[in-house]
Amino acid sequence: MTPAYVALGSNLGEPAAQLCRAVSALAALPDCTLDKLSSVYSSAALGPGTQPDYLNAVVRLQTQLTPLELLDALQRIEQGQGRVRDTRWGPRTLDLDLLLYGRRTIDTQRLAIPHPRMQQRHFVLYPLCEISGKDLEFPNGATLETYLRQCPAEGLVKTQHQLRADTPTHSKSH
Ligand code: A4P
Ligand code: MG
Repeated sequence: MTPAYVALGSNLGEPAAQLCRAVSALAALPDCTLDKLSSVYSSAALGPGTQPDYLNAVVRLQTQLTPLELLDALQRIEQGQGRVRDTRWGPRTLDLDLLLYGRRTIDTQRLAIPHPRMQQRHFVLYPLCEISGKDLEFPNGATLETYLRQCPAEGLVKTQHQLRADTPTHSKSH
C-alpha cells in the first residue's frame, strides 16, 4: 500500500455536498483505503475573473493502484459529479488533484507529482498538514514545514463543515 494525498476543491453547486459525495466515492474505490480526512476550509478563488469562494480539503488514501490508475479514478469521480472542463482555473463542481504518491516524482503531461502548484497554495498545504503533520517529506527531501513557512494562512478559514463518507455511491469491489 502506498499513501497518496488527494486535494478536493469545489466552488459550484453546493460545494460542501460535492465534497462529501467525492469522499464517499473515494472511500468506495477498489484497492484503496481512505484513512484520513482534513477539515473543510474556505478561501477566495485564485484565478481569473470573479468566482464564488472555494471549499477545499485534503484526504489520504492507502492505495494499491498505480499513480495513473488513481488519476483515472479521480477523473471518473470528477466527471460523475458533473465536472465540465472549459476554462483553466474556471469555477468547478469538483476538482480532485493528486498531490503526492508516496515519495514518487512523476513529470509527464498527463500527471505531475508532486502537484506543481501545491507548494504555493494555503488551501492545500494547511489541510494537508492537519492530516500528515509538518514533518511530511517531499520527494526532494524538503519537509512540509518548509513550504508552510513560505505560505501564510491569511484568507484561509476553517469551516464547520465535516467531511463524511456517507451513503456510498456504489459498493466496494475487490
Ligand atoms: N494533471 C497533471 N498532474 C496532475 C495531478 N497531480 N493531479 C493533469 C491531477 N491532474 C493532474 O487538470 C488538467 C490536467 O492536469 C488533467 O487532465 C490531468 O491530466 P484539470 O483538473 O482538468 O484542470 P484544472 O483543474 O482547471 O487545472 P489545474 O491546473 O489542475 O488547476 P489547479 O491548479 O488545480 O487550479 N482557488 C481556491 N481558493 N481553491 C481551489 O481549489 N483551484 C483552482 C484550480 C484555481 N483556484 C482555486 C482552486
Ligand atoms: Mg485539477
